[in-house]
Amino acid sequence: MTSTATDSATKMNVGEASIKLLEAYGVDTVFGIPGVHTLEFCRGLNQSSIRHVQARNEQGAGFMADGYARASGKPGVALLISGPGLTNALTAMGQAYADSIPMLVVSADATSHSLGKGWGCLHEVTSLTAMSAPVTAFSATAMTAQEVQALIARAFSVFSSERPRPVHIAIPIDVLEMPATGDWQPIELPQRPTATANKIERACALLRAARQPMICVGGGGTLACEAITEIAEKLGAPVISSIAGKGIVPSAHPLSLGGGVVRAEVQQYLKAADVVLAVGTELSEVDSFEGTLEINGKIIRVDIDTRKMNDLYPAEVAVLGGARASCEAILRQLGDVNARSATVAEVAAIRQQFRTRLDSKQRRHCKMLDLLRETLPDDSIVFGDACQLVYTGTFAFDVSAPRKWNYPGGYCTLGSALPDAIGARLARPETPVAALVGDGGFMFTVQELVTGAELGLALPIILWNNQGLKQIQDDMVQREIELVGVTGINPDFMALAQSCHCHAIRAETAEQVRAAVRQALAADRPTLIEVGEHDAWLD
Ligand SMILES: Cc1ncc(C[n+]2csc(CCOP(=O)(O)OP(=O)(O)O)c2C)c(N)n1
Repeated sequence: MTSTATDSATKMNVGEASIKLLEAYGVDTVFGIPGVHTLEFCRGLNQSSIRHVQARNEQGAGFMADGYARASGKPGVALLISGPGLTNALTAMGQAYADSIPMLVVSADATSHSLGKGWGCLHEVTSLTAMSAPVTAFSATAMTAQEVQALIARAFSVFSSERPRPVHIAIPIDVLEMPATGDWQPIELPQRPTATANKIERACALLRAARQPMICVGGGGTLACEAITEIAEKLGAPVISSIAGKGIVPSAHPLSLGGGVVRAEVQQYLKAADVVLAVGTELSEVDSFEGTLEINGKIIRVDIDTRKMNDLYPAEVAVLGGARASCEAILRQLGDVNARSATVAEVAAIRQQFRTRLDSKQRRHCKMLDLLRETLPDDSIVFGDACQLVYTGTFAFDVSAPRKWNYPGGYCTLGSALPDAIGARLARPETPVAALVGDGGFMFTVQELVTGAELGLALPIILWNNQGLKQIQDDMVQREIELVGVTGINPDFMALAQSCHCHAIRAETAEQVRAAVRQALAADRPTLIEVGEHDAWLD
């Protein structure tokens, strides 16, 4: 008789079998830092094909999982110790939660009989899951072998059928050592809900009757690129995207207003719409920097999250379903409509204003961004930290596909770009990746340079040095507050990067930047390319 997966799993303990099960769900990489609490997971890793990437802080591990997920569309996985392992990763989980990124965080927990007692056990937190609950779709502690299987099944069901968000599963150390009883097999995964025919027809009726329809897209529309573009073309509707939706309709398309919802011209234009088709977007304030957008038209919302249908922007028609299937159904059902002809000229005029209505700092940003655009291959994935160069890039950096411009402006933490880029490089080794960082934000996760060097990843990191926490300096100046806490000194970035086994270049002319980026894309490790905001070539 041949031995079955169940037979071999029962010879394992729960820690080992959990890893086998993750492997069976298609996990090929986990990010983390081992500790005494995760040793049984490590035993399992050694028996699996899963690669363990050692981050230099769990915050980095969380961001790497986030970047892996953004680049691959698959859940990124972090494997952490309890207590500080999880608390360090919470910021990255907050980012993934805000941007609807699938992430599985598996952590150890203290011995099950001690949970919540406050006995002062190693890495103790009274309730790990209470800490992670606000940044997860769900968080739960598995108390038996069977519960581990059930919770992992539930996590992958969330990823396949719901609004993707982090999931946290905590497994106490005594549970990790239990025999792996039960059937450790992946379950049949559910799919996203399908919109009803009635909703699709009502959405089409509104769109057919519209005089000036407009489309707003967010990250939830990522898989619906073709259908959204075709709907826009059929209607002659402009496409306004959130940061996360940038590239769903390529920036160069004559109907695309890119990530321009932050611009006053676009917000003004949106007011004129009589029907707005909002696909996979929260229409959130972080994209517009306006408390609430003024939308006067009737809103059709296409979303898989029922909670989005009647928030600040109540839906006239609420299409509950996956974006791709819903938009394809709308396209099929729409029939013949006359495309609004004035839109292309209106969009061209607004796009021109993006480039002419700039302050002197934004003009410097645009010189840098244009140079990067011409130097980076078209399919490159860019990760940006919260810094002024990246704010401008949100509307001024063109991309031809979704998830090519990743600036997590929602949670808006600092320090995500470098580790995110490392995760993306590992997920898509054939695709060029670059990180854009400010001199302040870079310091939050600078130690992950060592991780990138160890992995031998080609990765240009463009450090935009404006000597301090400039955005907050500007905010203080604007409010007539004397500068406080925003002018601290920087390290010698060249020496710092080199000591982390990376290449480092201070590029002082356009030609030097171009050459450095090209070199970095082919290098045997990350390259820090420092550019000064006040360098002469940017005048
Ligand atoms: C974790 C975290 N702490 C603080 C902030 C507040 N904050 C937003 S932008 C910013 C300045 C960042 O400085 P830098 O990276 O140098 O970019 P610059 O604004 O100078 O272009 C700060 C401190 C934040 N977003 N995230």
